[in-house]
Amino acid sequence: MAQTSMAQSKPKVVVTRKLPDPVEARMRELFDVELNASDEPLTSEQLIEAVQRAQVLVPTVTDRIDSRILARAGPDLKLIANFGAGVDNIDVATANARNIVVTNTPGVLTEDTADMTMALILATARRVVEGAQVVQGHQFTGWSPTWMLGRRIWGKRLGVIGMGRIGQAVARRARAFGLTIHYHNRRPVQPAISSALEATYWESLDQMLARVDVVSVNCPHTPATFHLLSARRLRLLQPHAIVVNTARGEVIDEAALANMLARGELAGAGLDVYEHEPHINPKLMKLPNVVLLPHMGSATVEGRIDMGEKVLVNIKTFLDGHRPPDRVIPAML
Ligand code: 8YV
Repeated sequence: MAQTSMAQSKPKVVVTRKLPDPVEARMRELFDVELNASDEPLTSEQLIEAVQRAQVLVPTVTDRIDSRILARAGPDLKLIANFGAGVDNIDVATANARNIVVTNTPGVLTEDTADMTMALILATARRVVEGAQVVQGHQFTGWSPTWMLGRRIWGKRLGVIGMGRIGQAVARRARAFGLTIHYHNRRPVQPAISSALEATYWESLDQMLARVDVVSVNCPHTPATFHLLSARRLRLLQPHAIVVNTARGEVIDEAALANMLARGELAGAGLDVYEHEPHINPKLMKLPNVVLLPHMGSATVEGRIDMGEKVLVNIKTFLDGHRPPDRVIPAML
């Protein structure tokens, strides 16, 4: 009885997917929390029910919190604490207009995502997955001087699209691999950062694309970046170029990319994210010159626990009446 009344006095938090055990344990201690042990993504009907009863909703990239869902939110919903850095799954402007604060988890997945970007650059240029498949398929019959040749990355030019935290972390790694850094961003980064990276700023994305050997997409998906790599821009790339994306699929016209790769107009692509996730353009699936991963850029044990801790701090700070550290405001997007 005492326990029930204590639980009732705690804030109601609804979490849409299964989170790491230590994060869920802490949530149980702090909140009247509804967890999702099955990890089945919620249907939109279930999401509507969740926003009707929750004070705090903890969604992930697989939940689309659009204006239709927000219109059905109950009067108690005050915070959407996203488990993830990208917030393109949430209509932040509509949430704010309804007095619902939105937070995310920036910073803690930077290094892991940059590692995966580097892994995709190397795997695509050096045919790592193809090679592994040859061995596992028992087809390795011996070395040959002209077999399984990839492309050298040392000495090549990397064009980073979006020089935020993750773009900079990719650039730092790429320099150690002998790539020179070029980048396109809304504005140049601070001189101390660009000089440490010896990075060249290209105000014109078109001009940068025509000159680089490797492109890495590291910008968020917003209305301004939807299909930033359009069919027209992809055609500006040199035929030996490779494209890597660990950000959001929507930034690239996936069908145009698949067509160019199939026609040999681009050398390869390493993709961790897709325009219509989890659906992947069937043409891409058939190509030998692509490395396709299932959105696992931030998938480390440490990263997911850190993300959960960020969510906890954001909820706690907000419920204690302060501005949460990772509040997202539409002007930032
Ligand atoms: C997360 C991501 O796994 O944080 C992001 O923006 O893309 C991923 O690394 C996912 O968003 C969790 O919701």
